Amino acid sequence: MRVEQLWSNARLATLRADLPGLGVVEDGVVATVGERIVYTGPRKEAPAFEAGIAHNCEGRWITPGLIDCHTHLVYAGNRAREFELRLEGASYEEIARAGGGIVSTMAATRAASEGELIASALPRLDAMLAEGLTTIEIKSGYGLSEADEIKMLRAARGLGEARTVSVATTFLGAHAVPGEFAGDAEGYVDQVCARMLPAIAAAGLADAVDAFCEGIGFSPDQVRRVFEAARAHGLPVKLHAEQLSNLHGAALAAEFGALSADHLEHLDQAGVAAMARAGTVAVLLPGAFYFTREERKPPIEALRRAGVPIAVATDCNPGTSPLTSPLLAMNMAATLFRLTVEECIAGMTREAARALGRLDSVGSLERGKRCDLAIWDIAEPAELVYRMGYNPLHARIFGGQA
Ligand code: DI6
Ligand code: FE
Repeated sequence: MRVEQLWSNARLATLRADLPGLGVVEDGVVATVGERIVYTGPRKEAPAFEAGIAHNCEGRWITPGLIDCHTHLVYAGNRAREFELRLEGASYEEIARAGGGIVSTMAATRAASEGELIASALPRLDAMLAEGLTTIEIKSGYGLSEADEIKMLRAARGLGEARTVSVATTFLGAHAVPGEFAGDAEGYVDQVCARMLPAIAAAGLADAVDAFCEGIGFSPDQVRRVFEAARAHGLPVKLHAEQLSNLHGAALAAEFGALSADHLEHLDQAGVAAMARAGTVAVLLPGAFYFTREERKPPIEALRRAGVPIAVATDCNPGTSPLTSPLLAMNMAATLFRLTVEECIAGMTREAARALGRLDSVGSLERGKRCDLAIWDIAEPAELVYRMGYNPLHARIFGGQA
């Protein structure tokens, strides 16, 4: 069989759903034509290959390229000063009154050009790519006007052109109420539904629509309106739900067949059951849990029992999770939430692909999928989750190319 590239002498964590655990294949090979995998599995079952380029992996481990399914990677400025104020005892409200919080990031983001947003996000993206990331979701939500949300989403798409990475964009217009609409959240939601979302959908700038369902964000009724507008424009939805309180956002998301409900620290049993019925992925964000020193954990055991798929993401954002390490996110999911090694690795590969609606093209090593690989200098997969602040990546392959 003629193939373009062949990786051999490798141990594969295929993440194939029809194999147990991580779908491990000892002495495995991966063969590609173009950007697709044409064979992956045990060497001894493989056809004889005639390869254009052959790579000897010398016993290293190959996993699918990592997938971060929840980030706010594009923004301007940072909130390091706010972090210092919080260390000195300032409350979130005091910081907001002093012009900090989401509003300060909004002001900086509005003042930045599309090119400046790309330039400031690139070092963060590069940090993630250095750890084997091949797909990233990026939300808007710091522009909060039609022009500025469009600018953010164009910057997110631009990052996908500046680097070899797949970018999934999400319109998060309902993230916060901007100053122009102070005291008029309903009026802002009208704007999101009637103007911003249709313009963004028409420009093809969003792959999904998200909202922040919270006392300090948007009510379930307001989120429902946003979801109805998304549905009218054929866009799938996801939701920041049950992070700080239980407004039953996860059940609302499930009602709309959401791809995912994210955070979930305050999720109840009815929400778990609704997610299970709808096949909505639970996206856990241990970086935000850690950074805000949250104490209540998501109901992991209930999610497992109900068979809800579990993904893990960085939530990279300037306010509550300035985290650009997918590996550390996996470590935190294990130490803070007690996920197993298998759940952490599946959560940043196969289940993250599911949460983006991209399971048919990425997330596992399977014939026909894109050849997005991470090749690791490790002796066993647990090392990916166990270490803190150490990067064992040997090589990252995107669409069959180094
Ligand atoms: N939940 C969060 O934790 C972030 N956004 C959201 O909906 C906070 C974003 C920020 O503080 O800038
Ligand atoms: Fe978030």
